[in-house]
Amino acid sequence: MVSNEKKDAKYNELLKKKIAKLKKKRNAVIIVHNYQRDEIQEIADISGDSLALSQAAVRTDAEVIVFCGVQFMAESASILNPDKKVLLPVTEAGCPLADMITPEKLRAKKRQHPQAAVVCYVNSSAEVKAESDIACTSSNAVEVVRSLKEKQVIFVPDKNLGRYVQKQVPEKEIILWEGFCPTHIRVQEEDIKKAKLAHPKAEVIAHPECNPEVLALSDHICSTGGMFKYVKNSNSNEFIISTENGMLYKLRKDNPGKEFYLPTPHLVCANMKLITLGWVAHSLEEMVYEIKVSGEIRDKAKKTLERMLSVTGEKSGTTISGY
Ligand code: CIZ
Repeated sequence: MVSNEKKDAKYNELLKKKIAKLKKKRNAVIIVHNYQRDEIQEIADISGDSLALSQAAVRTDAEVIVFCGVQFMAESASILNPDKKVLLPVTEAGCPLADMITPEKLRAKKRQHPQAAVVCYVNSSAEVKAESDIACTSSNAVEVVRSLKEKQVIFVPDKNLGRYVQKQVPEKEIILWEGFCPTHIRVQEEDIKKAKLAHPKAEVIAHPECNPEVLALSDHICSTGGMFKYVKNSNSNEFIISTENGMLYKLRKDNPGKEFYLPTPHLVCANMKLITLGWVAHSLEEMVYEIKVSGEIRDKAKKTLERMLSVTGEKSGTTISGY
């Protein structure tokens, strides 16, 4: 009897071959976020965080970008690459954090604080970016806020990242939005304490979208791109990683002598995991589902993203894996 695991592995190999053929036929590039399933990360031409992926997309000659991530990421890719076809293999792959703010509610907040600058985390819709003054990622949020001349800053939509920035930039007055990432907030203080007891030599690295109690117990707080760099340069051999479990794929691959543990098995983003090899093959076969941001929203959102790039430079957190 052939086991289900063996059958799945065989099926995945067939799908990978099919994807490789279709990719050539469509002149496509497959770009993959750090939180995707392992088998999707295996077929990546480029992997990294959301912004670095959109920037890498600008540099590719491919006509079609298959974006294996969530909706706001594919939107950023379309904003920065208006002449390329951007496909998101599963349209339902959204971001609950990005959905916690609307442009109407942001406009109302701006009316309450007319002196404030608006900083939006990249985890936001194109419409919200269009209403904002400048964007930020988790790796450059502190630098972006520090660069502003305004003392008051409306920071949307992630309150944990906003609180973290406030601590680093006490001279600013940050007005927080009540948004959060439903995946990162699943890590509790108790999970970190237990993981530290189980692995006393491990360093704790947390994403700034985690709760403040978790951040207070962490040795290092950084974005996904920052985690790769930190682990590579650290003398430690063990790490407790407080972010989405997809990160473990590349951390393990790039650091074979080191051990990685999650503080809880619940660090899984259901939206990120919607994309499978089957859906990538379907996307390339049928050329679906196109994500296009155009007109005034695109122009304004592009300015918001470009202003961020003018502050931080085009620092890239990508891995190019052979295309
Ligand atoms: O910007 C990204 O890709 C996200 C969602 C997290 C990170 O820290 O890279």
